[in-house]
Amino acid sequence: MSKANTDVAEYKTAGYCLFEGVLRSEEMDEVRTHLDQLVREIPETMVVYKDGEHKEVAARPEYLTEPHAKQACWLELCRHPRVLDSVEAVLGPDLILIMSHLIVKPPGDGLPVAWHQDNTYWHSVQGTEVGTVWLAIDDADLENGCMQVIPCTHDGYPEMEKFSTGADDLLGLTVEVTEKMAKGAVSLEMKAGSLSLHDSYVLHGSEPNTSDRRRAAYTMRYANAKTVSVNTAEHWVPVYLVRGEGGEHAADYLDLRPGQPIPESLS
Ligand SMILES: O=C(O)CCC(=O)C(=O)O
Repeated sequence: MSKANTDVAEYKTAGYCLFEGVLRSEEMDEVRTHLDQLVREIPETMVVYKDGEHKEVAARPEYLTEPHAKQACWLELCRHPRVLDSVEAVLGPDLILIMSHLIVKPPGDGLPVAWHQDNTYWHSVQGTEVGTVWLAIDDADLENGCMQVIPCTHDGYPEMEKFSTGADDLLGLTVEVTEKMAKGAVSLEMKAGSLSLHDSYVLHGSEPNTSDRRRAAYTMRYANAKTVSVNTAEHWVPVYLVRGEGGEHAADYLDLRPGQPIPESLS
């Protein structure tokens, strides 16, 4: 398997880039403390988007969706200056935060994530300059189910058709990936505090966690505020302006740029 791309100048071609050592170990200790608390409080069931529909399932820590819209600590993490510096290097200076998801794979039985593109799940988001930060909360490697990408598959922004995996995995849906394409996959192995950024059209997924270690990651999804529009009437969480200018849709976004207070409604 080839080495992961760490050159931001290659992002447009490869469709992803790895940024090492973005958050310090004491910052990650704090993140893990918040996460452990959240995992302890997981309810018995959850409504999740799986197999192409919303359904109630037995709760799992892979499905901690949109924590930034519920708890201040996750929203603060989404506007952490060093996280945003990485995002700016790829998407430019005007940034909106559109979604987030904590994906925690427990030791031994963490769910796989079948090959997919993100964009086909987000009908309220129009545009191509959209990317996901995947922040390693625990060290991530192939054994505990780190993320894998198939470089360059975003080229031309294809909208691939989804079909059922018929298996127990995070999404229940996948796309046609040939053996040759899968052979080109790159594993994004990284230490806690490192992060990757991937394009919303690039193919990616992950294997189950077969190790005796947890694999937790925080995915934070951003877009270029000037070239991407979000239909906030249809979008399921508020859209936050986190850096720069909001462009023609600025009035629809909540201002969370440096110095702006976190909404009081968040715990
Ligand atoms: O965490 C994973 O294994 C997959 C993440 C993913 O699919 C995403 O960030 O869009």
